[in-house]
Amino acid sequence: MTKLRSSEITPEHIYLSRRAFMVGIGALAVGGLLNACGNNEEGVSVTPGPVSADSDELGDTLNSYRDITTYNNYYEFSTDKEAVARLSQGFQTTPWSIAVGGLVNNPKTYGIEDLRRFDQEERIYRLRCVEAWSMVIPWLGFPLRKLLDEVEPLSTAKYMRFETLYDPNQMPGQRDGWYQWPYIEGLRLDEAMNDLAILSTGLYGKELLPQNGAPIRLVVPWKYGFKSIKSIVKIDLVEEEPTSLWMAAAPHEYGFYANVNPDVPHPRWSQATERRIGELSRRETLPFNGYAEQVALLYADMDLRKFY
Ligand SMILES: Nc1nc2c(c(=O)[nH]1)N[C@H]1C(S)=C(S)[C@@H](COP(=O)(O)O)O[C@H]1N2
Ligand SMILES: [Mo]
Repeated sequence: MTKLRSSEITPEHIYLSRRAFMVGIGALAVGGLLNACGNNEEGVSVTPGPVSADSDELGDTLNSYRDITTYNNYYEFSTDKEAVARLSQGFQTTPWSIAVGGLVNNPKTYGIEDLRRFDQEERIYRLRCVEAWSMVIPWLGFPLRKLLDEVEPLSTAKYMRFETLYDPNQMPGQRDGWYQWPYIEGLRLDEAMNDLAILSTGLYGKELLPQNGAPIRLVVPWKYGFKSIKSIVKIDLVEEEPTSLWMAAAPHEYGFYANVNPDVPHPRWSQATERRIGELSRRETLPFNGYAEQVALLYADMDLRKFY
């Protein structure tokens, strides 16, 4: 596997990703078969598929497939990160559809196979959880804006609202009355149109496993991980700022924007540093999780200390 240096983030990198993805597509068909019978008892797929590089654009090494598929936040299954893989193992991801509607010209219900028909790209992103741990993950997916282009938001649409499946029979955590299920998240429309925001259907060259949000989840790398909502069944374009599950649960702790910001502590802990899974010492947290160049302009007229 060739190692890309940060100085090589050029068209070659994109070319390499695409070529590797072609390899990935071939492997996905096989991976799909393996998923049916190749998982061990913990719900971990034994082998990752191919990736285009072993580090991100900053030179940070990818986390292992094992780390990414065994250390998960997914409260619908458990609040125990190491139990999620096992508890989500039988989760039914086919058939699956996503209804996209609200303030749009062309409301449409997509089958998951329709969404896999969008060109899938590899995106190596850092994921920074609000709990101050992080990973580097090679996602497969497509820019959210491609979906927006199809449904055509009306001029009155200002936000996107995302909803996770509600099925307490399959998701034991949803029987816990502490939270207001289903999980809800939202983005402002201009955030949703930023090229970094993707809908992901895979990682490490394979289809997503249930613990990572199969069959489709949002990935917004400059925001705390809780914004990256899993197993989406409904997307609406709306006029008012959506109230997320976390805003409803603890409004003084979790805001709508939730951009990664080392200068604004969580009320109960500092956000200045983070624990990269697999590393011994802590590292400094970067503003916007290292994506300031691509996204800081979206917030030029906002007080970033206020919009936690
Ligand atoms: N539906 C749903 N989406 C969710 C969560 C959840 O509990 N339920 N947890 C969030 C949090 S806090 C994080 S850090 C990421 C973790 O994603 P991963 O397990 O794929 O690393 O998923 C986010 N998406
Ligand atoms: Mo998180």
